[in-house]
Amino acid sequence: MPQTMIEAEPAKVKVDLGRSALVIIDMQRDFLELGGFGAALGNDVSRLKAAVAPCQAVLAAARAAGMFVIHTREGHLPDLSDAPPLKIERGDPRLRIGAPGPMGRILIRGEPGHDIIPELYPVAGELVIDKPGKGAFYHTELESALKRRNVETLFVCGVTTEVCVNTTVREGNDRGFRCIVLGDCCASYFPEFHTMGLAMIKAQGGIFGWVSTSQAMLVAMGLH
Ligand code: C5J
Repeated sequence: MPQTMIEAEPAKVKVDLGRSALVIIDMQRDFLELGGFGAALGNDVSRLKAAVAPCQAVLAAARAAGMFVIHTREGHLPDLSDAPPLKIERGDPRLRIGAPGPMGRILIRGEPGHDIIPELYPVAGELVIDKPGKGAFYHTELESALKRRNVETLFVCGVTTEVCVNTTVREGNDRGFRCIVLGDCCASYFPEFHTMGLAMIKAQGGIFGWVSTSQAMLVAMGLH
């Protein structure tokens, strides 16, 4: 895969597609479907649906090009030993992390709600990172997996823009990765947080990274 320029904000950016990875953050039933963690927190989960089709488009392109694809899932061990008590002890006890729900125990690994939505389901050869925190680098093997493959650029998609996407981009930026967030492939329960979450990444000359679109990525890959 060649070097190419991609339209982005605050400025176009040169990427080596052969040293890039597509990182899809937490497109899990627990965040996107009724009865999961997102809904338990009182959110309108339908707000996240807009990101699904653009994610499908870039995932198909990345697969066709042989790009390294990574999916992440936020969640905890069944005994909650990897969940800080302060993370659990919030909100209505009947709806907390680990409580039973219509998709199994909320935000617990191995439960139906913890899984990735069918539209974006991983295929063989794609890396699935189970993360206990908001950031995908925290207590995971992500950094070593990227370094082993000599990856320098991350195309970042997923939910939610201001929480796990932002945290992961900040962590990635501090570790020296060029993070390009595909804005239409991200979503938030709060439209204003989505807008500001992207604005914070690209402000000050791209203080945490770049913001682009699914379409621009496809163009950069020679697909449109
Ligand atoms: C949240 C996430 N919002 N994946 N997690 O708790 O953004």
